[in-house]
Amino acid sequence: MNEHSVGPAAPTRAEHAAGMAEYLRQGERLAREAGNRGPVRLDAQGELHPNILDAYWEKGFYVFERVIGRSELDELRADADNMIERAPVRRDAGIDARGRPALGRDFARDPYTFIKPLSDPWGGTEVLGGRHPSQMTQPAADTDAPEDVLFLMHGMCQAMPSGLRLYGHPALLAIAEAINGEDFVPFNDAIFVKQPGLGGSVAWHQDGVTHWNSPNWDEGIHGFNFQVQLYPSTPGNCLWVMPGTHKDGHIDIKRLVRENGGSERLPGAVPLTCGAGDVTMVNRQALHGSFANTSPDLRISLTFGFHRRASVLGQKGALSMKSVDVYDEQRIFDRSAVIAVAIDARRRHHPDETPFRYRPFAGLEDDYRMTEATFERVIRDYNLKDLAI
Ligand SMILES: O=C(O)CCC(=O)C(=O)O
Repeated sequence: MNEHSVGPAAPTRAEHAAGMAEYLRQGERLAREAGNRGPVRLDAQGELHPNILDAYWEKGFYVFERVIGRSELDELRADADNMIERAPVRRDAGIDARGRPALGRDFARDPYTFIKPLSDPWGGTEVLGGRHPSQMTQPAADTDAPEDVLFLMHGMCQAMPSGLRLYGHPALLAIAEAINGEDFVPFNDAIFVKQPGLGGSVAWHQDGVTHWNSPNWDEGIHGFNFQVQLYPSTPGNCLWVMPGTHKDGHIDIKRLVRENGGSERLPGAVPLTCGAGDVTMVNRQALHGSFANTSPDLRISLTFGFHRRASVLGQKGALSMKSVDVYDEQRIFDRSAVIAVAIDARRRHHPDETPFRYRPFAGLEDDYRMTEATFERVIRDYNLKDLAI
C-alpha cells in the first residue's frame, strides 16, 4: 500500500477500476459524438484545413490520427524505453537498475520525476501555481507494487535523438503555425509515463496561469499542447478533456467537483482515446486531467506545446520557470532555436520529406545545422529556457 493511499476511503486498484467502468463507457460514447478527430489535412500551401481549425476552436481539442508512421514510432519507442531503463533505480540513486550510471545526472535539469504508485502528486497542493485544486482518488496499489514509479521524463530533445527529430515534424509544426501564427514559439516538453496498475493521476486543471486577467485575454492566449501517443491509449489511461472549456475563463474546479458530489468523474468530459502514432492537440485553457491508471494498459505520451510569441514576450516566468524575471527576445530566440535544429536533424533522417520552414529562422538555417557543436550550443540543457506561462 502506498503512503498516499492509506485511510478507509482509498479503494484498491481493482475496486477503482471496477468503479470507473460505467464512467469510461459514458465517456467513450461522448467522445464518439464529439468527433473532432481524423488525419492531418494540409493544402498545397501546407495550410491546415479550415474545418479542422474550426473544430479545434469550437471544442478546444483535436485528435490527429495516424500521424507518426511505423518506423518512426519504433524509433521513438526504443528511445523512450532507453530513457526508462536508464532511470535511477531509486529516486535519488546515481545508477540504473543494471548498475550503470543513470541517465541525466549531468543534465542541468533532472530528467526524471517519480511518484508513489497510483498517487496524485499535484491535486490539492500549491505545486505548479496551485492549478490542480482538487485531489483525485488515490487507490491503494497492489502489495507487490514498487515504492516509487516513474511519472514524467523531461528533455526529450536532448535525451532522445528521435525526440529531437519529432520536434521538427513538418505536419505538427504546420499545425502550430496555423494555431499560433508564423512567429509561433515553443513552450516545454514532458513525457507522461502511465504504467498499468501503477501510473498516477493528473488532477483536473487548466494549464495556463499568466493571462487569465489580461485585457487581451482570448481563447487561444495560453497556447496548446500536443501529445504523441507511443501506444494505443484507452479511456482507462488516457487524457480527458471537457469540451469547450477553453472559452470559459478561469474555472472554479473545486466547486465543479463539489457540485458533482465530491466525485472527480465530471459529467460531460471526453476521453482522448488514440491509436499508436495518433497525436492529440489540447488547448491549454481547456479543463483536462487523467485518472490513476488502474487499467491493464501502458500509456506513454510525448507532450510538447507551442505559444503565440505575443503571449510570451515580456511576461514573467511561471510554473517550472517561476524564477525567470522576464521572457525577453534573446531567451525566446534561444529556445526557438531548438525547433530550427530539430528541423535539420529531421531533414537528414527523412530526406524524402519536405522540411518545415520556420519563419523566425528563415535565412539562418546554416547556423542551426545539426552538428555536435550545435548540439552543445543549442540542445544541451535547452529546457532551462522553457517558456512556461
Ligand atoms: O497526460 C496526462 O495525463 C496529463 C497531461 C496534462 O495535463 C498536460 O499536458 O497538461
